[in-house]
Amino acid sequence: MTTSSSHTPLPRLLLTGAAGGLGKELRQRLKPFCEVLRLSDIAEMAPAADASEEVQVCDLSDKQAVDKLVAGVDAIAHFGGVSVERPFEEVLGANISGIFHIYEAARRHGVKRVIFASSNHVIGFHKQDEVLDAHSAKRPDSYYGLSKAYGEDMASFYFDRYGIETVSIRIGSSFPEAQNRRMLCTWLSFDDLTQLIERSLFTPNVGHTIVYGASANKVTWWDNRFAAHLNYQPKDSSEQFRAKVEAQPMPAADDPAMVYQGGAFVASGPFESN
Ligand code: NAI
Ligand code: 15L
Repeated sequence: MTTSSSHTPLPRLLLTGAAGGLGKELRQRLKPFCEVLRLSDIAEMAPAADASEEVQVCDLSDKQAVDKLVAGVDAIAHFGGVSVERPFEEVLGANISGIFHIYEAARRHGVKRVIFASSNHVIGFHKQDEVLDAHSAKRPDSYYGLSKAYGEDMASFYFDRYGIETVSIRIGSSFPEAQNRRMLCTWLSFDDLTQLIERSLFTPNVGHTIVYGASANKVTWWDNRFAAHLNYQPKDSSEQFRAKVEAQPMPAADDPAMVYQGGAFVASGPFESN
C-alpha cells in the first residue's frame, strides 16, 4: 500500500459502505486523510480500534438515521449501497433514497465535500470500441447503473443549488486482480483508488467533477481530460494479469462481456415474469 498524504488531515471523515469489499480496504487507507474516521454500514463492522475510529451501523434508506450519521463530519466518502444489479425496489431504498439522504444531511450539517462511488455502469451500454469522457452521454445498463446516474445528477444539483462539491468516481473494476478480458480495461488497483480519493478530498474547487476510476491499463475506453485538475496519475496497470486472463477460454464475439463497456450487466433482468 502506498500513501503520500501531505495535507492537513480533515478532523472527521465519514466512510459509508465500510463493511463492503472496498470499505474494508479503505478503512486503513483513509486514515492518513483524517483525524477521526467514522465508519458506517447496514452490516456489522469490526469495533473501533481506537479513538481514531467511530463505528455506526446505519441503513441509508432511513433519513433520520443518516442525518445523525452525518452530524459532525467534514467530508463524506459515500461507498455504501447496493453494488450490483438487483430488483428496482432494492436499489431504490439503498441507492436512490440513500443518496438523497446523504446530500440532505450534508446540506443540513454544512458538509462541503462528498466523494461519490459512482460506477462505469452509468455508461455501460456504450460499446467497447468507443472512447468516452465525462461529457459523453450516460447510457445506464441496469437499475443499478441508473441509480448511479441519478446520484451523479443529485451531486450536480447540490453543487449548483447549495455549493456542496462532489467528485463522482466512475469506478471501473476495483478488486485485487483483473479477473477477465473486460477487466483488463476497467481494472482499478486499491492504491490508485486511494490516490483518487485523496485527490478528490483535497483538490480545491472541484465543483461537480466526474472522473473515471481506472488504473494505467494498456487499453482504456475512458479519457479523463475534464478531470485534469485532480492531477490523478495512476501508477498500476492490469498488464500483470494479462497472461492469466488470456489463458481463459475466449468468449463468443457477441457475448455482452466482449461488446459493451458494462459487460454482463447489460443482460441482467428482468426480475419479474409477465
Ligand atoms: P460491496 O457490496 O462489497 O459494499 C457495499 C456496502 O454497502 C456493503 O457492505 C453493504 O452492506 C452496504 N449497504 C448496502 N445497502 C445498504 C444500506 N441500505 N444502508 C447502508 N449500507 C448498505 O461493494 P464494493 O465493491 O465494496 O463497492 C463499494 C461502492 O463502490 C459501491 O457503492 C459500488 O457501487 C461502488 N463501485 C464498486 C466497484 C468495484 O469494482 N468494487 C465498481 C464501481 C462502483
Ligand atoms: C460495479 O459497479 C460493481 O460494484 C462491481 O461489483 C463490479 O461489477 C464492477 O462494477 C465492474 O463493472 O466490474
